[in-house]
Amino acid sequence: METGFKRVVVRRDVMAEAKADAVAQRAQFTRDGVFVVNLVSSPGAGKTALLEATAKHWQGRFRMAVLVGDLETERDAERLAPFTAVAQLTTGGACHLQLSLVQRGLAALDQPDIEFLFIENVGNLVCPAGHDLAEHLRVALLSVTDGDDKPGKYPKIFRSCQALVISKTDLLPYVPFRVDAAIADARMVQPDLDVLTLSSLQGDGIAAWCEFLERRRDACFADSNGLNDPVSA
Ligand SMILES: Nc1nc2c(ncn2[C@@H]2O[C@H](COP(=O)(O)OP(=O)(O)OP(=O)(O)O)[C@@H](O)[C@H]2O)c(=O)[nH]1
Ligand SMILES: [Mg+2]
Repeated sequence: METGFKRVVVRRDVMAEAKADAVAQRAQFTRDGVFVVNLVSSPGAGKTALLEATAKHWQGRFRMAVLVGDLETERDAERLAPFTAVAQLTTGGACHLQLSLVQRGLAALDQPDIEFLFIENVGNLVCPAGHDLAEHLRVALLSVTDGDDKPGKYPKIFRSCQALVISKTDLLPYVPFRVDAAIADARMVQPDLDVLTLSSLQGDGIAAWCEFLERRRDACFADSNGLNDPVSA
């Protein structure tokens, strides 16, 4: 029976161009010595607070910059500006960042010789998972107020990360959050996750977090000649 509809079979990977752009941008970051970290989490898990604590801990020891994504407002950039170079990326409603926006933010930052570039993604445990922002390291924050069951419920985002930060540990006495259960749940979906626990408010675990970043940056540039893609390989 003629329905008036035609079936169209798409055999091309519609994301192929975006993936190729991300690989090329990552290679450029690597050649420039810029180690890029993409922070993802649910809204309010403590991404901006962690970046404030990171900048304060380093106290200018590394040249860092932040691109911070939100649907609306410049509030996070205003919080970070006293401590680091920062540019706000406002998505105007979109629930994740895209590489083209990151590239525009980078031009707006206009900072030479960045050693650590942090991208604070839009607070969302779903949409950022599928978007490669040319980062070397993707880190998921899970705050103890989010609940220890979230990795298994939102596996795609945790599977796409290389590290898990359990944040707001100062609140552990007040909430029913089992750290071991959260780590086990996350490692069910991503067995190779590095795990850190910290409190940006009180400072516990911040030094270990910064040392972890320094080691990952050193390893990235020791391993890489700028030709191999460390993330998609
Ligand atoms: N107790 C406690 N509160 C924290 C900690 N880190 C962040 N917070 C608080 O949690 C709230 C959210 O923190 P943000 O840093 O804005 O979280 P975010 O992930 O950047 O939020 P979005 O950008 O809106 O997704 C703020 O009220 C912070 O003060 C922490 O380590 N301990
Ligand atoms: Mg924030």
